[in-house]
Amino acid sequence: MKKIFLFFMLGILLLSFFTSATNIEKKSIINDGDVGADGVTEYWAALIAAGKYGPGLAPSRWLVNDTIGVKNSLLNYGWKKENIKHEASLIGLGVTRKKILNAIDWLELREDEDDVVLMFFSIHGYYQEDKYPFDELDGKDESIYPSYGSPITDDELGVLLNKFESKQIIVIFNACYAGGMIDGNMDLKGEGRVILTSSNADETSIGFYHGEHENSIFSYYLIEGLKGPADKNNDKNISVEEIFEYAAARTTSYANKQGHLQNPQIYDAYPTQENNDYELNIIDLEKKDRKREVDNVFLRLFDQFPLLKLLLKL
Ligand SMILES: [Ca+2]
Ligand SMILES: [Ca+2]
Ligand SMILES: [Ca+2]
Ligand SMILES: [Ca+2]
Repeated sequence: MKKIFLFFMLGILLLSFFTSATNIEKKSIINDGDVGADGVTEYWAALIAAGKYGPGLAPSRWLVNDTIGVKNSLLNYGWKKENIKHEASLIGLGVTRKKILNAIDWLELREDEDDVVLMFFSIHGYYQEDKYPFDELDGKDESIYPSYGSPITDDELGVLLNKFESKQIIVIFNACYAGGMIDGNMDLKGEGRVILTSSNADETSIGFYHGEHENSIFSYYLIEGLKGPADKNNDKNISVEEIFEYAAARTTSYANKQGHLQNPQIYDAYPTQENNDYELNIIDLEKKDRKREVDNVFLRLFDQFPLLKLLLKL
């Protein structure tokens, strides 16, 4: 009986050893907590497109096209696939509140002080009466609307963002009334952050067709600019400030031609200093992934000529 008990105890000990070894391994993948700067600048992104809303409502395909476009731009210039969380769906419950919060958590668990973090939301936006903490001059908390679940307010996003260690945070909202994300005292403003919004707090953000595709206007110019033309100072880097300058002017101009008012906004605290003359780079044009470029040419060809794929037996 004693022997059985000893074996049992030994088993428990071995089990707890292996379990803790697994935990150590997991912790080495995820920073999990505040570890400070590790001397390596890694790039992390969460791209969120809530393309599907309630039954009976047509899916908003252009929102999903927006995140796919941004994702491709990042991958084309050396961002790692495994460092990008992409939540986009046109079916089922779509991109739920839980999925959005999980994606933000996913980023927060991995990033550290010297990393670059990008969040891009292409999503429906609206506002509601300013709830505690009362921080809004216009009396409204702006919110993003998941496909399913309650809206996520600017105050709530502000609290989540304050958990991040990184001082190089980019948040881009392609959403109606998005300027409201940066107009309250408890919203998303903070040191080391650059926040872009597709319209101001009183404006809707529209989409359009171009050729066979559909995108939100602001995202369309964002994606176009990220391919190179936004590099105004020709330093082979596209900064968030440059991409804003590129996309904002074109968005406003296109919207005006449609009789629509849409004025994208920027909050720029990178880094926090009086003259704010540093820029936060998002794309290094010299890191272009040539292999991916060739793959993309084939993908486009197969898209147009599906028979070609069959002939090549791919
Ligand atoms: Ca790091
Ligand atoms: Ca607020
Ligand atoms: Ca606000
Ligand atoms: Ca540049």
